[in-house]
Amino acid sequence: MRPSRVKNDTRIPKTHHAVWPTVVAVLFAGAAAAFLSLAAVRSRSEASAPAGSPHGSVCSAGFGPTIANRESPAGPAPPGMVWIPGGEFSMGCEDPRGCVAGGHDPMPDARPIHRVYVDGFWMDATEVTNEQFERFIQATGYVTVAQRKPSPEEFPTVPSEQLVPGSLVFTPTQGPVSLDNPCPWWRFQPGADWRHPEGPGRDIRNREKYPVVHIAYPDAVAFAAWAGKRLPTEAEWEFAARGGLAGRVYAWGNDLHPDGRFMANTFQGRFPYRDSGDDGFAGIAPVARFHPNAYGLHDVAGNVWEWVSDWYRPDYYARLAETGRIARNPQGPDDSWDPAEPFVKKRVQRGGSFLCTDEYCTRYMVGTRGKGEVNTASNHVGFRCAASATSTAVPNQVARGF
Ligand SMILES: [Ca+2]
Repeated sequence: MRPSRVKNDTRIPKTHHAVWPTVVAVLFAGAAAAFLSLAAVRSRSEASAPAGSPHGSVCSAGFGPTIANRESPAGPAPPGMVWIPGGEFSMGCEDPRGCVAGGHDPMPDARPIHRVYVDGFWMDATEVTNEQFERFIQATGYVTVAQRKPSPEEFPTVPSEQLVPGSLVFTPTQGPVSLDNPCPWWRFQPGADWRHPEGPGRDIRNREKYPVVHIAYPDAVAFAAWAGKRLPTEAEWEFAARGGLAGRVYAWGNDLHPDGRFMANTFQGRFPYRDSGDDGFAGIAPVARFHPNAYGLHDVAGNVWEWVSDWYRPDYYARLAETGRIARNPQGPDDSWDPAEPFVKKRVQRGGSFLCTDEYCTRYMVGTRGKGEVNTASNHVGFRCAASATSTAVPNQVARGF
């Protein structure tokens, strides 16, 4: 596993630095559980359940209507972006256990369901692609976190030969394994990065329209700044993903397979050893191969996880609800705290990935939440950008060839 450069994120308290060398040493010693848990926590969930049937009303019990703003945007849509009108909606996820395909994870961090208002904004219609990220790299020379060699100063207890660039790569197992431990299907791959998603030996040629992966949070922020955009807040992301619907389990409604159609790139078959690709894609898919939601957003469920700007805390929704007021343009908590890994600084990720399956992960359900250590990348984590209605996104994007 790779170390994380907490030093690069000035928002992380100094106390965090003392923790990582120990974590890294454990990882390099072959016990990958600590890092893998980052992926596992956000992916773990869910037992099998019949697909294609409507969910029971219990899954929407706590939701009020979505009241979208009626104002039109001031100008034309920036290239590749769609207008999200904003407005008031109910945010979160009821306990999905007992619902069709709801699995066994109660998803407590997505409650209570609470009312939120967000202003209108622009949002990328798709996840950022390899070719878009390439333009950023060519223009700036930016080096992603996964491409950087960890320094001995950062990790003094780790042998120098083990301080190598790389990232986490999903690797199918040979057969059935316990789903309680994600280590068998994740490996730290030296040399894996956005340009080499599986590691050295294969690049992204002919994959220009695939979402860029192996993106750590600072990488996403750097790209967004260059593009004249920003990352969406978690509230913006969920408002957008719901597409004007209220209390639905999925971004498109309550039926997992409406009219028998697959609506997202997730995992069929037997996890983690046989991805049957019934939805048309075994593994990652190019962007925009599935129907968009009502706002024109593709792949807000499945394909790759998407970073949003909020710090992760499981109690954030409760904090907002305790105020008794509608949360207006919430920006997330002021700090990160995950009781499962209290010293690891995490941002929220949303939308699930091509590894979500009713055997293991149903966090592609629109109200559910994911999380990731800010400097940890993998081959199922990417992002998309947002832009405020008054931002400079239009001229910046034109200048950058979008
Ligand atoms: Ca698939």
